[in-house]
Amino acid sequence: MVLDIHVDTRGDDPFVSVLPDSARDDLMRGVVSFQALDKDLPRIRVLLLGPAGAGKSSFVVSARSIMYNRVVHLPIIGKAAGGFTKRLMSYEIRAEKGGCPTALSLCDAMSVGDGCSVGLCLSDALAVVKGHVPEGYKVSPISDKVKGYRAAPSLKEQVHCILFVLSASEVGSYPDSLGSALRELHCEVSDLCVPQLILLTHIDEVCHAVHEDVKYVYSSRTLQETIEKAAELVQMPVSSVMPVKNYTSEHSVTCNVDILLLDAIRHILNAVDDMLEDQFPAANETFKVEPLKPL
Ligand SMILES: Nc1nc2c(ncn2[C@@H]2O[C@H](COP(=O)(O)OP(=O)(O)OP(=O)(O)O)[C@@H](O)[C@H]2O)c(=O)[nH]1
Ligand SMILES: [Mg+2]
Repeated sequence: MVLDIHVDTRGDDPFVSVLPDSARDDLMRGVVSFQALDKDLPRIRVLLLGPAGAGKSSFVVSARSIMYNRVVHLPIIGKAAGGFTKRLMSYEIRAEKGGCPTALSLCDAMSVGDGCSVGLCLSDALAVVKGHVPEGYKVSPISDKVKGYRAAPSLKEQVHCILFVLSASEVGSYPDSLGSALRELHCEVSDLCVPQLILLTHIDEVCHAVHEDVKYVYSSRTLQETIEKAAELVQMPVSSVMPVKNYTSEHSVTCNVDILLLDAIRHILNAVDDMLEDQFPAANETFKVEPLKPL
């Protein structure tokens, strides 16, 4: 469903003024060579949280697709009442098929529910963030009786960044209960000093011009309003919203879709580094890095 055609162009080619085409290779190099400030942290675990159908699993597939330079197929995308993804699963993002892992590891999760009946509730989500929950874990609620429960997770097992994944086509109609659940999560996770960003997916469904070419992303008035709604829903700054279009209908990857996705990944990695800088204020070659306290 494509709803809007308002495009307020900035110059002849808005994408050139915001994200030049040549940015793809630079962004790619930046992501592949990224190393966290804390050299003891080779992998940055990013947890995808959001309602069913928002595009969490599709983002995993999209991230892999960029790196492999072709659309990747994984049997993790689908629609189901109460959420399609049933397990907590981490996915390494390699620089190329069979190549070295990048610093990014995406942790796909069950949908966030608006209570404890379906999907992840607040306490489950916090247990995942703190690293207590074993890989492949399936059902809720999570307790210390669960097989593989990690009582004292290391820094590597904790989550280092939260991505709230929201669909641009639904952000204006999510139930109030979901908004409350996300805002509560935002407050609790902030208290744990874990950086958070919002990934706004399905942007191709709210603006005709963006549907035609995502280069119009920052010049579409409708999209700008949708970005503001997403920020308001979680009560986070507008600058924390990263619009992307997942690879869902294409048979091959394209430069502009890659640029938006890579730009989002760059923001994620930078947000984690910014957090680590605060955790290790004297970070330099001679600074002795103390492990973070378990959350
Ligand atoms: N048009 C469009 N469709 C998308 C986008 N991202 C995901 N989809 C579609 O949305 C549907 C749900 O995507 P998933 O990635 O499975 O969503 P999810 O958030 O993992 O959902 P659950 O596992 O149920 O929590 C699929 O049909 C995808 O193809 C996007 O950016 N644009
Ligand atoms: Mg899923």
